[in-house]
Amino acid sequence: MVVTPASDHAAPDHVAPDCAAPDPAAPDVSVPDPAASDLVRAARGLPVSRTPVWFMRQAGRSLPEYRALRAGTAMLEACQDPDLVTEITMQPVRRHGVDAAILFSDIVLPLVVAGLDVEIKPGVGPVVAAPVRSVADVDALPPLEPERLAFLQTAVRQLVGELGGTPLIGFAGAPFTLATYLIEGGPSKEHARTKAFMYAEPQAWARLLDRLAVSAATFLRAQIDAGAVAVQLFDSWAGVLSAADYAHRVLPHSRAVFDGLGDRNVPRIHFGVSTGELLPLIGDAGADVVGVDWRVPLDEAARRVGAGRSLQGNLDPAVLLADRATVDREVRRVVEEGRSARGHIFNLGHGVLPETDPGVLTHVADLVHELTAQ
Ligand code: 1CP
Repeated sequence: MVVTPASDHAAPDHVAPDCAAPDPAAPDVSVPDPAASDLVRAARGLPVSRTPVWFMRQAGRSLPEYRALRAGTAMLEACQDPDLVTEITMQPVRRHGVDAAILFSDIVLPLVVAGLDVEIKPGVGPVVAAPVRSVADVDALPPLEPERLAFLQTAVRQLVGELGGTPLIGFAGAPFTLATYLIEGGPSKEHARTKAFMYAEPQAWARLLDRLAVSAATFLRAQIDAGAVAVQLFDSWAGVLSAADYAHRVLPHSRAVFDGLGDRNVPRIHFGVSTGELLPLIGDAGADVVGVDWRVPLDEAARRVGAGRSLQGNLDPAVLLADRATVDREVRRVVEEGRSARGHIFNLGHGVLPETDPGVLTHVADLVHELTAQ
């Protein structure tokens, strides 16, 4: 049973009599509204018909149909082809019956569209040809012109048409996580060069993160204006920072991304890995939903983020490689712990591992629905 308050389905001002021609201005009630979906409702802390579930990196290498479609096309080329983006985004929705689609793209795409030389090397990740290492490099970064995002808006519109009542989540990389790729030149574990730049050049650091915040907000606005009904800001690597550094040198810029959405009233999900010590701050940056990895149980995470925010997470992706009894036990635990939160969106604590059996993902989506059906 879908628990829907009357305000979400306000009656139209007038109702056409039975035999009259349909009023073109009247809302089409036959198409379910993704803005009234369980995902959006859980994000806002409203009652749901069952706990919504989706998986970070649900589109991608765990799916044979993805590998077939991507064969011969470079990652960042695929991200700029609206038909490929649409099809790849739809694949996990059709296969797993998840409660949300996430746009197939990558956090480095805004940099590429702005004109930077970035490549996604298979098996490695994003590699930046000319890393940002000096104050002059920061000042030379090209801005992201919104007009260059027409391809993205075409993809989002196509998707919204295909998804019906299933919500599309738009996303962007947060300023800090994008800065790590720009400064390191590629994936890194310690992010030592990034931190060294942050400490040595505080003003250039703030300018860099300001610019990245403007570009992330531009990227998100384009997706929302084309029909995305929720957004997720990925600050995947923020957990390498102390709470004090995060609060003073990073959080204001993540908040600027959310502020840059203006009056677009879509739920905001804010996620990072290893952010146990940062959870209250991650929420303070302006999120409706805080994404949690597997290190902190959701009942404890709920205490840390406070009453006014929902949670997303937090099954360890490695659990999906274990036997079925372990998977089921861990899913049940996450569902139970999630009941402490204002609202819970079931997800993994980080992305799907490429070696995951997609059948297990479908099973998890079914099990969460079964355990939480009202
Ligand atoms: O050839 C391939 O298949 C490349 C693998 C791949 C894919 C499928 C990359 C390279 N990016 C993506 C898509 C992607 N990236 C999505 C698609 C939507 C979905 O979730 O289904 C999303 C949301 C991202 C976001 C992203 N890219 C993040 C944040 C999420 C996270 O995992 O923490 C990060 C950090 C990246 C950088 C990136 N892009 C690709 C890789 C392998 C990485 C990580 C590299 C590293 O370890 O630093």
